[in-house]
Amino acid sequence: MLRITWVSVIIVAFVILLTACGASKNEMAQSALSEESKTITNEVVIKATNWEFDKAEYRIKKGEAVKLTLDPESGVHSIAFKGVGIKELRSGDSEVVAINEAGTYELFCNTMCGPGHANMKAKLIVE
Ligand SMILES: [Cu+2]
Repeated sequence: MLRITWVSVIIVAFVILLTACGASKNEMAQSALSEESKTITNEVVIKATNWEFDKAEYRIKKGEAVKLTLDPESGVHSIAFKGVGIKELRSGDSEVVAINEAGTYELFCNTMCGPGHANMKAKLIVE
């Protein structure tokens, strides 16, 4: 009789433990998701082909959280940014950035991609 009681206590404790873990995991996933959708307010997709970017200028607002993505439509390219602390984007990369200083920053292809490589330049304008 006593033995059965101990077994059920252990089972009940185990079930409570499992439920508690499951709940906290769900809450964490949800808060991470809503946190992300709250912070990113703009998305800029820079398309690269052989041998140009799809726009000469990409405009964003000062201080806004922007998701920058390099979408390689043809060839192998990467993007480096001059004068602003954005790390290099490689094919398919996304990076969330916020630039607090208005200005015009140059971006260029940073992978030797062929004869038109030197022409692959554009501007990131922060207003
Ligand atoms: Cu290139």
